[in-house]
Amino acid sequence: MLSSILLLACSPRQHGVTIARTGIANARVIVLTVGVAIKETGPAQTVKQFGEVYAFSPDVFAVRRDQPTQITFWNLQPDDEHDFMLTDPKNKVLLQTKFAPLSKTTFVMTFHDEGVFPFYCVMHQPAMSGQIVVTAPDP
Ligand SMILES: [Cu+2]
Repeated sequence: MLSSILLLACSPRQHGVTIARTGIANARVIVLTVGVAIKETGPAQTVKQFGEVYAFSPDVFAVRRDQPTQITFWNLQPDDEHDFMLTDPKNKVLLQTKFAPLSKTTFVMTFHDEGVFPFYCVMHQPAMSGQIVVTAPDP
């Protein structure tokens, strides 16, 4: 017990985010891209008023700090690319990538700091946005 407390006190805690394409994860999230109002399926009046509207689903989800989490993005659109820009709570860009039409893209992300990490599809702003909420580790 005492030795583990000493070890905890002596090992500096990691910060930032570790992002890998593969790896062992203890949690899993699938994020879909959704065409909310698009030219192919309408409603035409909505597209006329707002332009094409897309969304991430879910757009907000929680992960545990220091828990490797597999996050897979499914781009469901047959003819639209989306991108994904993840930032830290101070808006520093951590990752920017693109999702080809009809593709699945997987990352294993480990967040080492708690907080709210915004993400965006830069092509479809402002609606296609979300947040990853990093909470305390499992007690
Ligand atoms: Cu998009």
